[in-house]
Amino acid sequence: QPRVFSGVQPTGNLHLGNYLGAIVNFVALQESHDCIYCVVDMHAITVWQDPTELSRQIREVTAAFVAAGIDPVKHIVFNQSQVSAHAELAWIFNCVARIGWMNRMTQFKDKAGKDKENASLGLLAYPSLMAADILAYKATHVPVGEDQKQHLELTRDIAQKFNNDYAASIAAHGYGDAYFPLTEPLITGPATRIMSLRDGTKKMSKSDPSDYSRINLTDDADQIAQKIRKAKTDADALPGETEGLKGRPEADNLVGIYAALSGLSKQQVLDQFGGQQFSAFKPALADLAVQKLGPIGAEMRRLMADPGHIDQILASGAARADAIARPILDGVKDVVGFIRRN
Ligand code: AQP
Repeated sequence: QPRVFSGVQPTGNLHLGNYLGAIVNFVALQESHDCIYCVVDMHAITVWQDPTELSRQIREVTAAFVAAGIDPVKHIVFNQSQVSAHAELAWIFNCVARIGWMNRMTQFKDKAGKDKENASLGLLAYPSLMAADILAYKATHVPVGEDQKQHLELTRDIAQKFNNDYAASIAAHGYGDAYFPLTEPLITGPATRIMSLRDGTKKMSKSDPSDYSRINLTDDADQIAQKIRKAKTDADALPGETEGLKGRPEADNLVGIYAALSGLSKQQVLDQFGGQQFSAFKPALADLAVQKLGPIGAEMRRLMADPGHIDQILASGAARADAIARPILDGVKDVVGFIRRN
């Protein structure tokens, strides 16, 4: 039975990159799969978060999921810290994974910066918790943006090493030759990597200090239009062929955003706008972005006005997630040799 799991961190403003790289795919997969979408609050605190803001942002990501079209009744939406299987399995994976694997992760290197000794231990172990998030449900497919590819490879390495290290016990407990599946990343769609509006070589990111680098899902029409107007570009007209976007990261990014929002290919966008200046293209892009994101932002604001309802969605999702994860975790404990209460 294919099962989808993915998560989003409640660490700041959700932006167009999170939307096009992840949430759009979350919505589409609901038609064909059982889906579990998690607000990964335990990942968030690998770097310090203001407690009041964290609570607000957990609710905001939940509102974004629902506003974008995720159905929390047919599928599961919850926040990670409400299901203790994530933390329990992560500990076991901390003992399976190797420190060297973690040290090689580019996200750790980027986020820890120069002062690695001072990064939290949680930031180093982040991929181990991510493997636990996915494998606590034996999820087979994980939709993510391009930046998460390395972490998903590590999830497969951890699953494989667990399956090998405990092979005899797995077989003796009647689970055959593998306890965990090797999860497939789903890095699909035309927008697996949306870049900053200020620098076409950096990914659009929640933690970029400049709010002009990203379009937030909660931005109003004026903010969206202003950010696109101010987006960095070069001085040339748009090319007629996608080949002409090579070496022009900002132009490539804006054409890619237009393509993803409209459902067209980049070439189709260039068929329409090739030869035109950015002064003509940017207003068209702004109109499109407002048309697509405006209703989501409005629905998020409506949902955020009733935090009690959001908390109910999370509680119901957590109870259903726990019911799936609990027997899988019990099986792991048996395989490892722990004694547990029935
Ligand atoms: N720029 C992006 N383009 C496409 N996909 C992206 N994602 C993030 N940025 C882009 C995808 O969004 C999902 C949720 O991301 P996350 O919140 O778990 O963590 P992140 O990737 O670290 O997000 P940010 O925005 O870059 O936050 P900071 O600044 O804190 O690092 C993931 O599927 C991710 O691939």
